[in-house]
Amino acid sequence: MSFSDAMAAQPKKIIIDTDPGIDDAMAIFVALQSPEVEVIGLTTIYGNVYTTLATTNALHLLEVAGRTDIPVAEGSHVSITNNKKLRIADFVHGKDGLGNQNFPPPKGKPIEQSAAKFLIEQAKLYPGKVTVVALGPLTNIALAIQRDPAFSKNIGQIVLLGGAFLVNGNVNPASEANIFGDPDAADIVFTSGADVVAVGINVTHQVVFTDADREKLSRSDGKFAQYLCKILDVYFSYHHDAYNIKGVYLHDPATILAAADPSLMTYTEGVVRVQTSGITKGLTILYNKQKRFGEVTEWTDKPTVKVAVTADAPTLVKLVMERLMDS
Ligand SMILES: [Ca+2]
Repeated sequence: MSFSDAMAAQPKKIIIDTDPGIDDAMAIFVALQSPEVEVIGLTTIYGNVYTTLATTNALHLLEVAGRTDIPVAEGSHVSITNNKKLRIADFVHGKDGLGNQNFPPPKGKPIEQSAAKFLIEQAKLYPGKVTVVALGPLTNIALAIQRDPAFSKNIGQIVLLGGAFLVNGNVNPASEANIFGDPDAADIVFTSGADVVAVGINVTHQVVFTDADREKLSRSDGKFAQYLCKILDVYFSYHHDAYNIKGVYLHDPATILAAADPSLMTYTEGVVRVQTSGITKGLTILYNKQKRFGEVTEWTDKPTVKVAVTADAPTLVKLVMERLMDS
């Protein structure tokens, strides 16, 4: 389906599960400017920051956008196995998760419902019609799957930013950050039988927002341009030091756009399992079906998922820029 067809059709209802996070902020703003999708809620999770701060930041971002009509449901404070020792990537996004800007606290409050409950209820309300775009560790999604046996059928699609398929991770050579954040939850999601699309860093590392793009954004009077240029400093320095590139990876915005228009990426299909312990904890292994194994393996008879293998990076960056520069 082309973008113009998508605009003519009913916008896709999406819930963004998020740990804002600088690229989360960009992704949320891109989603709010995308005619192909209607954001019906944000659910929060730890990852770039702890869950409480993720909720504060989600409410703040909706206030910046003038979209306080969108509900925020707070997610889990611990992993699916009740682990309280979480990996928090504040060294990537700043102590406050939003580039150390000391924004005033938001006026809004999260809704009473937990993230998992909100996900279950919305999926039940619009069966097959809601897409969850998961931009952090997968605890909330796994909780919804565990608590409601019908969830994986009711939910339309789960598009997740996670995994490093046949490339090194970004936490360590084995593991990508969102999967590493709760590998047990990730394994539950991948084997749930839901319609899952995984966008890994093997793809998002092709989608780079350069110094020149940022310069262009800074000269724009787009709705979100000035705000984002302020918070992007910390994210640019991290990428410069860690990867020696003059730009930043658009992990979360690329994933939002893939949910809005799947034709921006190509996919393979197979069973994905996640290593949940040891030195390769968080490793995502896709069974490519090239060998028929004689023995029963941990991949045998598990449902398949789609895994992104290529991305139309120039179009993705162009769309991010257009939407952030739009009024
Ligand atoms: Ca994120």
